[in-house]
Amino acid sequence: MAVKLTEDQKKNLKKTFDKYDADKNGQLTAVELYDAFKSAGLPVSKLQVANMMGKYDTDKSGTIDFDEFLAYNEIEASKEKFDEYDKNGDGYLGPDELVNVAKNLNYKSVTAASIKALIDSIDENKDGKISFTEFLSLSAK
Ligand SMILES: [Ca+2]
Ligand SMILES: [Ca+2]
Ligand SMILES: [Ca+2]
Repeated sequence: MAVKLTEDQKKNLKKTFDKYDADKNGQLTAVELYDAFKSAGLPVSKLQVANMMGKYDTDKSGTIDFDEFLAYNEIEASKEKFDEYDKNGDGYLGPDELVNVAKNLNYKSVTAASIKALIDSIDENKDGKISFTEFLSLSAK
C-alpha cells in the first residue's frame, strides 16, 4: 500500500527541496542532502546518505532530482504505515496484523478467508507473510 502524497505535501516538499538545492540546479548532491537532513535535525551519517543516493538515484545521475526526492518521501511514508501495522515489529505482516490493513482498505467483511485471499494476492515469495516490498505492491492490485 504505497502512500500517495497529497498536492499540499508535494508543495511543501518542493519548498524543502528548493531550500537545500543550494546552487538551484534542480538536483540535490550528496552534500546538499546531508546538509538538508542535518538542518532538519535528523542525525544521518555520510554513509547513510550515500546509501540513500544509491537507492533513490534511479537514473544514476549521481544526484537526486525532485521526482527521486518525492519517491524517497513516498517510500518513507509507506514504511511508517507498514511499521504501524507491524504490531510485533518482526518486519512482516501476518494474518492478525493484516486484519487492520483489510479494515483500512474498507473490506466489507474481514474474515479468515478474505485475509487469506489478500495474502495470496500479494505474497510473492509464498512464505505466508507480507514483507515491506510485498506491502508496497498492495495498492497496485
Ligand atoms: Ca538522479
Ligand atoms: Ca509482524
Ligand atoms: Ca512474503
